[in-house]
Amino acid sequence: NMAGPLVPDPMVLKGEYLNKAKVAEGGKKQRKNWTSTWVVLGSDQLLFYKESKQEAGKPGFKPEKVDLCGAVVDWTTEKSSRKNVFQITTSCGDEILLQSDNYSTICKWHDAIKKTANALSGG
Ligand code: I3P
Repeated sequence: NMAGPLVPDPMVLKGEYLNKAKVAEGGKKQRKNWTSTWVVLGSDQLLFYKESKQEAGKPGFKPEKVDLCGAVVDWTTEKSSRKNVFQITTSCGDEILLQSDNYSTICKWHDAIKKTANALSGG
């Protein structure tokens, strides 16, 4: 397979704006601050961009990357007063909440991220 090693990570879910709050970093609790972020799901990581146009790869714009190997993904009703919130807990102890007012939107992201994390984690 000539192209094999050169093919970039396939994009699993195309970009969409979701609300995001990081509530812990490396196991240490953080002050909650909800922001809108452009989210892209790759085959083994989640990318957060401030704006959709940054995804095109303009130099100088680096997305925040979340390694999904070993991550745990679950709905939560306890970490926020908002509806439609799920939490990603990474293997390094980061805790990220993602939310959308649109239920079908957040379900799509929850299901895809959870499936990816579980596949990477050997489950
Ligand atoms: C927080 C802010 C968040 C809220 C959080 C508050 O206050 O109102 O929106 O989270 O609740 O502490 P501040 O801006 O003063 O930090 P939700 O919107 O998710 O409920 P919390 O402390 O119960 O997490």
